[in-house]
Amino acid sequence: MKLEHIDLYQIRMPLVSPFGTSFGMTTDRDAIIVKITAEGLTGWGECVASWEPGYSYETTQTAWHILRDFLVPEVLGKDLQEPADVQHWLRGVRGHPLAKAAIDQAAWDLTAQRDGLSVAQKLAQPYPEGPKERVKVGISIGTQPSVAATLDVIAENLAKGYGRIKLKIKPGHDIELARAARAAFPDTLIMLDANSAYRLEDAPLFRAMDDLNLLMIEQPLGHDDIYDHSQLRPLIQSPLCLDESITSADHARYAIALQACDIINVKPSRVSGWTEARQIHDLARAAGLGLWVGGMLETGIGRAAQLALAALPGFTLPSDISATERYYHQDIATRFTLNAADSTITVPTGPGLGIEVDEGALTAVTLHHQTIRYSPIYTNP
Ligand code: OSB
Ligand code: MG
Repeated sequence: MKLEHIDLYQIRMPLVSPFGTSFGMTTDRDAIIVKITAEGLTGWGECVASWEPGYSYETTQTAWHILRDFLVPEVLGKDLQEPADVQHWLRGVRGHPLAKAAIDQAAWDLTAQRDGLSVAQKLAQPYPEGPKERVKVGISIGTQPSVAATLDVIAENLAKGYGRIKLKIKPGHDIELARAARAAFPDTLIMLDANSAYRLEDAPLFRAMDDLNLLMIEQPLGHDDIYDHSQLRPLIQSPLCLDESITSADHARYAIALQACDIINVKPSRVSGWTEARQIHDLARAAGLGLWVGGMLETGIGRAAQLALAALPGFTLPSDISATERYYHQDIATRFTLNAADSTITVPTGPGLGIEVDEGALTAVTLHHQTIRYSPIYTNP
């Protein structure tokens, strides 16, 4: 399929409630939506880089630059056969996984539509069991003004049917919060996410959480560290999960070799896309690690693609994919609801991502839009 033109939309969408982490507070979600037009079909992708370089070094502005000046010119005019072509075409651009993943996602959407498959079906082709129909999900609760306020938010979300609670922690807001949550909700699946806020010297703090029966502790140490996590892991009882440190299938391999984690949170955007995410799924599954799909407060476009990935057989732990109403009053694509009876979300089955993008709603949240057409002046010498 010849990739004819690509539209980039820089968007900003107000969140239903501010989302606090160890690196800051987000009130509006910035993103870049990528729309690829190819032989009568439309493929959608979402770049989840934030306004500020907190979770990742990439920002909306660096991603715009990398997409407009390098990635889009590299793929425009090319003949897309399979999504892995994108991984191959973009290999000369070092880093910038969040920007690359947006193109990769659109390529999965386009090729699945061409094949008459959902992205979930296309991703699951190598596995005899096929994609799951519903995936287990949980909710990620940002930092709150107090422990009491956090307990209220947990109770609210348990009442909605979420079967797994993730709490964001940071120095000074950790053990007391974890103890209070466990005391108030003795049987709930509770996990903590530190977003790289601690050092190996803080091992005693995590050891003090050994008796809290936590589902896991996510990314306690450096964002680019695998080694210190391998040192922390034997010192604590709680399963250790890596998020930020796993930026590629190679990094997953290093983490497995160093026995640095029990579980991997696979965010397709963090690892340059769905092809690489599936490779990590395969490596981690073969090594007996736990797996789930992470989130970046995606719009309905990104959420549909997260669900397709989470439908692979190795993703057995609850994923950070919540209902649309948890993030946005108004979304730019099909809304997703929680199946409260079993804390799942149903995977779309329509062709490609299986969603309708509301282009009027997209225009309403767009700050900046550019259409890039194939032109020889954009091609690399
Ligand atoms: O670390 O998992 C994270 C959101 C933004 C940046 C980093 C993270 C998160 C979340 C939210 O935890 C997960 C979701 O999309 O619901
Ligand atoms: Mg995380």
